[in-house]
Amino acid sequence: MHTYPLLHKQDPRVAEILEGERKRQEEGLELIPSENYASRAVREALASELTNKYAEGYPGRRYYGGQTYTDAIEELAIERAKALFGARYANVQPLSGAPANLAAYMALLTPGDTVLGMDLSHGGHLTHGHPLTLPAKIYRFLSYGVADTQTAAIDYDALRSLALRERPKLILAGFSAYPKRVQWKRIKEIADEVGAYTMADVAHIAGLITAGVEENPLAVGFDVLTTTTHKTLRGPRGGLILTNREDLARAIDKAVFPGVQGGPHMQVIAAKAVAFSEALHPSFRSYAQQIVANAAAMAEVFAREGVVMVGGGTENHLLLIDSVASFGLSGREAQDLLDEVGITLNKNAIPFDPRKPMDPSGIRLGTPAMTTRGMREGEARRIAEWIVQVLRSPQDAELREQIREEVCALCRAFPIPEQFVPPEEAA
Ligand code: DSN
Repeated sequence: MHTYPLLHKQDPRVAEILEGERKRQEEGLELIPSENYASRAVREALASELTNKYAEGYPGRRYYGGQTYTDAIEELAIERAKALFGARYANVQPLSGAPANLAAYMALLTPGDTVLGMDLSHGGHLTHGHPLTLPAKIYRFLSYGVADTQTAAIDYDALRSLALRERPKLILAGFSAYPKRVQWKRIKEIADEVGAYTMADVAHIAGLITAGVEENPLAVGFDVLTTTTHKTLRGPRGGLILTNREDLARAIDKAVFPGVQGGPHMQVIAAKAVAFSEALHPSFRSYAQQIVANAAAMAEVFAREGVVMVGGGTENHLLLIDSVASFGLSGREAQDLLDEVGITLNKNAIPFDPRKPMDPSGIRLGTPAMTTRGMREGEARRIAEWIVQVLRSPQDAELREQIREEVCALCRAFPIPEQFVPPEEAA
């Protein structure tokens, strides 16, 4: 029986590639901290007829006819997003995180305005002012970072000095490789001192925030929150912008459409609505708590084994390991060796990294996906031990073969679930 029976008949080459990826996901351990598994209900919505429909504009204010169901689904997604994040306004149209951030900048700034964002190599994100990106060509981005790799905490005092000196229009707090809790309140206080807007890009920790495991920046007065919907939030690939301010909500709507996007992807908005309802279910809180517990269990093993972790461990869903210091292997070498045993993570720069981005000193790993499979601390410890074994013996192909089999066996014992919430309890 083929997974994609019709596709298999019509276009076997595509079906074969998709089947290969399905098998890779089923038989491998996914530790990339920004990846997760979407439920079958989310994927059904993604495959729905809404993919055929154009819907420029917003519910009740569209440019084309035939919007009965597009309006209904977008209104539902907005209501659920607002409930999930405790926000007064939500825009569910951003195609992903980068367009969400671009639209938020457009809503808050005029070209040439100064923005403070976290340095990419200190755990920020490309869209937070990397010189190769469009936002950096439009606005004046300046970077802040961590004070040192031991504590790996944001240097809040240096951020304050930078803000006092540069008087930014916006302070952006958001991270893709930051293993600590963020002191949102402290950042908000600094922004208030200089009259700057505050924006949090919480793509990585959105699910931890909605579950109450991490603090919600909107609750301490942040102006705008952006996120993707497919990381800890476990939905379809997509973006989302939230705010409590009516003036900003209007500016954000205009910036998303027609500012940076055309027709919204309505099938993705439907899938977001499904994912938001799954995340509103009480079981999502235990899921989020388990993500953090699993990451802490891995950190325990790494600490016991003398592995050098940026910040000495983790306070959230991800860990950043100095692979060169720990194993004498570059991040790329470590990633490739682990790929061979079916453990997927990614090479990553560490703060003050002397190496190049394509072969940095670090590896980044996290627990959202393995936790979705139902794995707990015991499995997390075992996986961390395999990682140490593989990276300590890079010449030992036989060991890798043996661990590859053990990884497969573990994956068979924890199949990727199709459903997170009993259908009768959803929404
Ligand atoms: N690519 C994502 C990550 O891996 O963190 C961020 O956009």
